[in-house]
Amino acid sequence: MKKALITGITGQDGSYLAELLLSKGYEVHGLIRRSSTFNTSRINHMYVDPHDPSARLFLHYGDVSDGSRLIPLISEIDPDEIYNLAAQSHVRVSFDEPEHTGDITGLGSVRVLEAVRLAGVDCRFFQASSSEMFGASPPPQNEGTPFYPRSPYGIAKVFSYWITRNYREAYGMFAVNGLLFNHESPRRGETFVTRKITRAAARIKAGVEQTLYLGNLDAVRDWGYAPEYVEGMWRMLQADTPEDFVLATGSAYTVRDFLSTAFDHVGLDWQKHVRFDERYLRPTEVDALIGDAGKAERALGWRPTVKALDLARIMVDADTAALDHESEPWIDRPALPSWT
Ligand code: NDP
Ligand code: GDR
Repeated sequence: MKKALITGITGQDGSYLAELLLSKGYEVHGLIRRSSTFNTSRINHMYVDPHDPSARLFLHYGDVSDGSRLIPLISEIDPDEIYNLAAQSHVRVSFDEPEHTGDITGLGSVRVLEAVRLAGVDCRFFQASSSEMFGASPPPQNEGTPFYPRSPYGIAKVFSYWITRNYREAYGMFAVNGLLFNHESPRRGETFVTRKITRAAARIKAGVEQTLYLGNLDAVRDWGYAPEYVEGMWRMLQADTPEDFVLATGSAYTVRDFLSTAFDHVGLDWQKHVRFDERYLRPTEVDALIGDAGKAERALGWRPTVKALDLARIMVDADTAALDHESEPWIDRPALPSWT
């Protein structure tokens, strides 16, 4: 049985990746942060008590800021594959917390890589790199496009990209980067723009919220579907040689396109409900990200099928269904706090 370790298992991608690996027969280990409230809602449905002999998902407390924890943990698990998904992953927040973002999103990767090296474990390593690294480089972006990051987040990801390549070249590790363009799902964090929009569409339609505050509606993004992207991550680690790949759909829509599709889907006119709030602007914005994933299609046979506007409808339906399934207390739940 193959063993995998996922950092960031409680996040959107970590949860889909854990499902995928369990379905392929893996034993899956996940790093989780200790928190005063439970942060495992995306993975609870797969959790089996570890006393049950059928259990194949195991969770371990740890943090990618804590290298001294990672070395014995990786040594003890002895994984065949590590997926480094842990990050402070919000671009706007990275301007408020640049040092923390550098520590987790940047240095976190070298702590994991160095733990693998020091523990002497023979395993393959996947780094969740980002289209934000391309930043101001004009689209379409592919593996050869120069990096021009526009946020502390993007800059931290550039460090992680290069340190992953360096460990591959310096130590012969099978260490690869997935240059991932935006990918979304009903499990997307509620403060990323797609989920913020689809959740608001459902709540406004249900009459529990009236107004949605947004920033720049002109940004162009290449939005794909998260379950398809975790399949791409897995394929990168099954390849014969360690190489870096772009994962993207190649399609381009503005935030306004996504917004209007989501609101149309529930019969609402977005212009009656959306207001501008400058707090959601970034000091430096990334105007257009449109990926060319031709290399992944040719070498890995990876081809995404769900495009942005279908995704908008899938996510609105899921947020509507979630409201239907919630009992009384949801009515009193506040709208998103204003800092998100
Ligand atoms: P999420 O924000 O949903 O998940 C981030 C995960 O990282 C969570 O499990 C979080 O734990 C964990 N984490 C945060 N800080 C630490 C820490 N100090 N130590 C250990 N774990 C930590 O991100 P996504 O699932 O959307 O993205 C996964 C990865 O892919 C990230 O690295 C992201 O930057 C990258 N990426 C994502 C893209 C996307 O469009 N989704 C595109 C390109 C790259 P907790 O639940 O406790 O907060
Ligand atoms: P992004 O995603 O920055 O591309 O990073 P996000 O959904 O946060 O923003 C996309 C675009 O929407 C604009 N926008 C808003 N964004 C948010 N969050 N909230 C708003 O109210 C709002 N209004 C307009 C933004 O300015 C931006 O142009 C995501 C993350 O998952 C990263 O971790 C990942 O690396 C990249 O995608 C690829």
